[in-house]
This record gives sequence, C-alpha cells and structure tokens, in this order.
Amino acid sequence: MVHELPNGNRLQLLAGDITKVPVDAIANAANSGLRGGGGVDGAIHRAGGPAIMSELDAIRARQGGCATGSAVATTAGSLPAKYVLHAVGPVYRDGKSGEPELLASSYRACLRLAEERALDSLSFPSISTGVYGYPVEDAAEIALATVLEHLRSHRHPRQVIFVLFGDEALHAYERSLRHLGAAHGPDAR
Ligand code: AR6
Repeated sequence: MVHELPNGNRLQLLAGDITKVPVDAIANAANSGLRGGGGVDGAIHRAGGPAIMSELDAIRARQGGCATGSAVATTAGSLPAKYVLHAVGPVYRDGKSGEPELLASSYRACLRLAEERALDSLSFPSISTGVYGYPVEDAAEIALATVLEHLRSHRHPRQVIFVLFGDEALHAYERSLRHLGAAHGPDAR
C-alpha cells in the first residue's frame, strides 16, 4: 500500500525482511545498551556485519548508550543502505506508563536523523512490537501518525517504507493507515 501526500512525499507499507530493501537509512529496533540482540536487531547486525557494532562500541564509550525514545546513527556495513538508525522503543507495560510518547519519540528521533542528513528514503520495522510486547494495533497508530506528521511538513525523508515482518503486521498497519488517512482529509485516498 502506498500513500502519497499533497507535497509528493510517500509512505509505503510492505511485508518482508527489512535487511533486503534498499534505502538510504534503515531504522533498527535496538536496546538502550546498543549491544545487539534478537529480532530485527539481530537480523540487521548479521546482514550488516561487524562494522555496525564497532561504531556502536564507540558511541557507547562516548555517551554510555541510547535512552529510550531516542536514536543514534551508524554506518550500514554491507546492508543495502548508507546508515542504520538505532532507535530504542519502550518496553510495553500497560499503555499508561508513558509508552505512547516514548514510542512516538523513537520514530521522531529517526526522522530527525534522516532529515539532518537530507536523506530521501528511510525504512522502519514495527518498533517495540516484538520482544518489547507493544500491541501491534496500538503501535501502528502511533508509528503512522508520527511519520505522517513529519512527512507533511518536511523535505526529508521524501519516502518512508514500513517493512513489516509477516502479513498479520502488514494488515494491522494497513487498517491503521486507512483509518488515519480518512481522519486527516486532504491526503486521504
Ligand atoms: N525485518 C523486519 N521486521 C522484523 C525482522 C526483519 N528482518 N525481524 C523481526 N522483525 P523486535 P522490539 C519484526 O523484537 O520489540 C532486540 O533483542 C518483529 O516481527 O525485533 O522493539 C533488541 O536488541 C516485530 O514486529 O524489537 C531489543 O533488546 C518487530 O520487528 C529488543 O529486541 C520488532 O520486534 C527490542 O524489542
């Protein structure tokens, strides 16, 4: 599904493996220790090679990690991208412990890093909806609303692609995008 905004910026939803989709920057669902892990983080480090962890070691030495709701940029090693943006989403508790704000903040941090670098394309996984337990329907609304808000009012990135692992996640994001598109009028289709 592709959603084009009035300014020509685009939001796309795909099912697949984020390490296989060529873009300028790939967002990763990392942890605040920046030490790698399972899920999409493991897949990104495996496909990208050791250069990514070397840069994270340097960042950790400099600033001690990455707070929940923020992100750091590294090279993408052998991935089909220039950068990996390591975002730290919240662990889900009850939805009333600041998780929505922290999840939106982790997306905004990546969008800001992409904007600062004047990147054209940025891919996202569904941050926090794996090991961190965020219900996918709720996370999709927050992720899409945050990205749409940025795309409406910024030149970079011009294209955001959500690469969702499996049809179930894809369908949840598609439902959410239809809902938000309808709610926002001008760029609805
Ligand atoms: N491409 C796209 N999406 C993927 C891929 C892939 N190759 N592999 C998994 N997903 P998770 P979190 C989906 O657990 O919940 C790590 O250990 C997955 O199906 O990767 O933010 C980190 O180091 C799910 O929908 O991230 C942290 O410690 C989504 O990616 C912790 O997990 C996110 O699931 C972060 O947990």
